[in-house]
Amino acid sequence: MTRFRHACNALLCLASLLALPARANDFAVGNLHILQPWSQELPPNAPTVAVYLTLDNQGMGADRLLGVDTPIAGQAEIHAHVDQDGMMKMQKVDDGVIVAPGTRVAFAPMGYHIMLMQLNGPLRDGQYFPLVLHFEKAGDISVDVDVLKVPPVDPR
Ligand SMILES: [Cu+2]
Repeated sequence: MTRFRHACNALLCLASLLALPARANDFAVGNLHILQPWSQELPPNAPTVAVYLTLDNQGMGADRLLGVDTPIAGQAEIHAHVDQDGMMKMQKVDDGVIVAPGTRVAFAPMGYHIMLMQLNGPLRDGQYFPLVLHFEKAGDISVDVDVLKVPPVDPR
């Protein structure tokens, strides 16, 4: 009976694995991890799109995201949402984003995001595109950004 129950548990495990996205979408260079980069599917003529992800520094020293690049857009900038006289506004981040050792920095709606401007074409659900992150210490890290119609259920 015990063995039978184990078999059932294994099947349940398999079923839950199949429900996850087809591709693992985490990236790492050394102790610096980039978790779940994604952007939202937009109407065909949308001029800009935001990319979200989580930076996870599992190392002993701080690092800093200095800038980003992607072949799918003419311009890519790090943005933050800031409260300006009670109004939330987007602002370009010029001095980079510091990731302290042992911490995570989430790029998420209404917070830090990567703004892609002058898009070369439409982004459709299920596609992904390359994005290069320039770090002060870790150097360049290339990740794949998933284009999703629905935001990830479990953003990290
Ligand atoms: Cu922005």
